[in-house]
Amino acid sequence: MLTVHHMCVSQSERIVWLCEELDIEYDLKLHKRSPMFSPQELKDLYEIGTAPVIQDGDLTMGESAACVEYIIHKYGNGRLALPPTHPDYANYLYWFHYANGSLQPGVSRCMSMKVAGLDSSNDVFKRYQERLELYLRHMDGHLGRGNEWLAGKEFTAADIMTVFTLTTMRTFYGYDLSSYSNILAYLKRAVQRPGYKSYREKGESNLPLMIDGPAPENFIEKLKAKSKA
Ligand SMILES: N[C@@H](CCC(=O)N[C@@H](CS)C(=O)NCC(=O)O)C(=O)O
Repeated sequence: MLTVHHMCVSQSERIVWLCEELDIEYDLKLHKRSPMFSPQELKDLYEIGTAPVIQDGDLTMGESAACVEYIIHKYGNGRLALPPTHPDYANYLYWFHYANGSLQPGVSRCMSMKVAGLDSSNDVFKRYQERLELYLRHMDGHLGRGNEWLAGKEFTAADIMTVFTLTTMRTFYGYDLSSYSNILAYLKRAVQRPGYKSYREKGESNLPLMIDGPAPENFIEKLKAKSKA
């Protein structure tokens, strides 16, 4: 049976959400951060030590995009991916890869600058912030052109790859989404899905939904304070 290792408040929420959307059988193992990074048990499982990790027979694999594709094709009969014959195939591919190829690194870079104690008086940080705004404007514009989901009419794995960065990731780098009305409407739709609700119940019941415009509370600061106490 497929085993999914989910570390709370992390990118592995994508995999739990995916399994719930596909309604497949899987064994969910929950891990806590220790206090900020992965706990030893995840590092023992996977050399890189990041979440998610999946296990299937002899296979142990990380990287959320790889895990998503593996599960869709091995257990989901290709559901939530669009085939090359679909008119929105290129859109699907583009937004699926945009999630971890541009948007997530865009937020991570800003987070690293903030953690290093820099602010927007730093030229590099300022450039990273402007680039993140561009990434968000680009997505907001696309959603505003009548696209209910990133690949068009159909909800797909491109959405599952993306929502983490627009919600949970904002606890690490609290960016504001107030000026992106199409993204905010999109997030409201996403969290209404039964699959998303099931993932929350099973994997993240204590985390506030971060779908509003203003920046959410900073989780890193809270963790730091807790580890000092
Ligand atoms: N590109 C990887 C990134 C995974 C990643 O960085 N996960 C973070 C959680 S959001 C993590 O495990 N951080 C803890 C650590 O690095 O120890 C993926 O998509 O799986």
